[in-house]
Amino acid sequence: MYTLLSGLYKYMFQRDEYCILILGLDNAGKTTFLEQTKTRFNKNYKGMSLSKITTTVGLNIGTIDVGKTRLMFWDLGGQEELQSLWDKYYAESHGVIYVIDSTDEERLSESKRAFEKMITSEALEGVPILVLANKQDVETCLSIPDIKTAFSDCINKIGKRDCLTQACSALTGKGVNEGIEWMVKCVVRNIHRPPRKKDITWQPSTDARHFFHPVLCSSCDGRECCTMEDSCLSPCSSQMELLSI
Ligand SMILES: Nc1nc2c(ncn2[C@@H]2O[C@H](COP(=O)(O)OP(=O)(O)OP(=O)(O)O)[C@@H](O)[C@H]2O)c(=O)[nH]1
Ligand SMILES: [Mg+2]
Repeated sequence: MYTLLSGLYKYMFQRDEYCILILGLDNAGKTTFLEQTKTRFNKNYKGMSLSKITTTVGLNIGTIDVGKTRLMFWDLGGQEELQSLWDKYYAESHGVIYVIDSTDEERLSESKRAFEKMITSEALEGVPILVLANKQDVETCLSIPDIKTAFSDCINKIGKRDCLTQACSALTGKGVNEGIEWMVKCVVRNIHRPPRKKDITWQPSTDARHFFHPVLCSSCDGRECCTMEDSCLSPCSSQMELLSI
């Protein structure tokens, strides 16, 4: 009887939760993408005006449910001095969304270097990567073939993992649903990184912003602190010295 009831409870109130990192250079459109995603996938979510988004110092957190699957996004700041913090999150993540600004040809090689460094990290081995060629609403932007050519010497470093390049506009929402649905499929089938079991009777905030949270907080495992700001201020602020900006 206990087994039956606990099975029923799990079926009704538990989700498989996957952590997805959103990475890319500053100004690529990561936070805009996160807001657009939350608006599309969370009923009743009143997102902030996309034009009011400013550069991220630390990280933003967002959660969406796609069927029985929950994705928790960690949107990290992309400025050069913040990129050294990205790898603190690799071991905990199930997927990466790498955002490229398709209108910024000048910084494409800088973006490629950051991408290359990220994909060659052992802590991310086998993790699916969705590359978003963002800002495709701008007429003069680089096309997908242009971007693939610029990133071509990364191909043999990608290794055995799912990888997709998707045209996207975080501003208009083009390509957002397709990208998210692809990511859900990939993380679910990746048996090497099983999900966390998450009780959905506890509903995380969908729009938390954390400005000084450079590493996962050891006392709350980087989860509660990212969604319940008050309970986390002291553990997280103890990590502040690591963020040298
Ligand atoms: N035209 C256009 N502009 C976009 C798009 N996505 C983002 N932007 C703009 O690009 C700028 C930077 O967007 P953010 O979302 O703050 O970029 P970010 O990658 O989070 O930057 P950091 O937080 O500094 O790492 C903002 O002015 C956005 O409005 C897009 O799809 N199309
Ligand atoms: Mg941002």
